[in-house]
Amino acid sequence: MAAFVPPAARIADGRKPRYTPRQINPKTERPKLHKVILINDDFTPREFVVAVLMAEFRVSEDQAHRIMITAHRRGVCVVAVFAKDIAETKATRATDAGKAKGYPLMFTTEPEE
Ligand code: TYC
Repeated sequence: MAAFVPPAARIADGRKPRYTPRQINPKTERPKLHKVILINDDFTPREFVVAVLMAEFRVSEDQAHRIMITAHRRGVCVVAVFAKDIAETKATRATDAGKAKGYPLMFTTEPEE
């Protein structure tokens, strides 16, 4: 494919045209979002899981309770998706909040398809 040559021309009001990486090279991939996943365990109190979800993921008490109950019943629940570094930071902070109280509460991350 021929190389992309940015036009020297300026548009009417004198601004330089701007292009996104995807316009210049349509093969440029969007960085994948990463899921934060809550894992069930038999020891962490339900109310503590709800409190951690509210504090770290800024969800309402209702939403936190739904996420906790889904993980409790099914083994895992996707909490939310973020850019990779944010997902990893939140998963680590939330897991550490449990560790600080002696609970095995665990959050992991995985890339979206
Ligand atoms: N299963 C725990 C209990 O019955 C509660 C719990 C729910 C713990 C979800 C972790 O990800 C979790 N106390």
